[in-house]
Amino acid sequence: MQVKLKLIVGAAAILMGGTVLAQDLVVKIGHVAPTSGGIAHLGKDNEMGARMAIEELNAKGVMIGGRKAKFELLAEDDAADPKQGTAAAQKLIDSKVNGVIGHLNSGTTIPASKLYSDNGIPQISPSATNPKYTRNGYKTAFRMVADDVHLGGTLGKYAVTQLKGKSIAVIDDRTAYGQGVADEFEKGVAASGGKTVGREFTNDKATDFTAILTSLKAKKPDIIFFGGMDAVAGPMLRQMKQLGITAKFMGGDGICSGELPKLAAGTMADSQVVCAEAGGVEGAEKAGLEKFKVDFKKKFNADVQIYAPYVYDAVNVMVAAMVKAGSAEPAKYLPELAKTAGYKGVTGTIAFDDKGDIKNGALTLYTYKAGKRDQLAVVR
Ligand code: ABU
Repeated sequence: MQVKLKLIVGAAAILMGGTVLAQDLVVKIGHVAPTSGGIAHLGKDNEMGARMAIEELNAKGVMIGGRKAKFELLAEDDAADPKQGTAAAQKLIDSKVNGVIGHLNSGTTIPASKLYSDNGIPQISPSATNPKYTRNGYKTAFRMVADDVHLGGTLGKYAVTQLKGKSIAVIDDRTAYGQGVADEFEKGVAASGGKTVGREFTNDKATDFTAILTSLKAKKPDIIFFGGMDAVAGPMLRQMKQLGITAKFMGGDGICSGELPKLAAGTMADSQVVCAEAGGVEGAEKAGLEKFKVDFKKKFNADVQIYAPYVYDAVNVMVAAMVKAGSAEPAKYLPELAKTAGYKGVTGTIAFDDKGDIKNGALTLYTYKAGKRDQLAVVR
């Protein structure tokens, strides 16, 4: 009786629709970022980028190997903590994700990359900039942005040659990202003939910088570079003002958010802060990024902080590789992902090198005026 009923339903479907669609192929995309803690605003920004891509792909209807794909986002919070990062990675591996976009921080991305590699799961970080991530030889690791060698080195050179810094001080937060980008900044300063007059460190949860700022103040720096994130940079800027330190303040992509002026509570002078996002577009490619920002605002009633567009592109690049391979199985689409070249995304034209790094990565230098990010230049 049941068999007969199934035959009748099947025949009706053929008659009514003309064709019978193959069963949906469920594709699970993992996303990991800190959506709790001090930089939750950055983690949520990334997650919204992933959500936007997944919803658009589902609305568009993507065919993979002759089957209609249904994309599911499995979003995890790692709180920017390396231990929680590996726990989140293991959870996604146990859920049999087809690929992972993340993590946001270098300190979580690097340890998690071993787990993804051991399990053959492709991973694209949209924002981790420590060079070690793609230098462990893991074939599953890809990055959408320029690394800290490029970022720190360029900012170091900029401090000396453009800002004419004569006595430069450096602070870092001792994370994989913060310490790494500060080291590269110092190298860039030295290579450009500049002088570093002091180096101090804090941590990524600190709120009181009086001791280190007082110590640096005695060295009369004209520029202070901070390797760390905006949640720490904001209060540091507030305390610089309280201590009467008027030095320029520089940092990498971690401080270069839309939120920094709020975190600094209005204490940033116009053009006092110079930072760089580890990506950027020029010329005709700018229109795509601007449209993304408008669509993002309309959808989430929020401005892009830093890396949501890179997450959006990462999801689309991963799915394009699945379509080319005709399979969402990691082992089958990974070779196509590695061959990504000439992909036109909202963050520019995307291609990976043999380490999994973005080819021809750009940097966008910003300052802040009247509480808004103001672009200075795109450099490569
Ligand atoms: N690149 C800045 C923020 C993420 C990280 O690398 O830790």
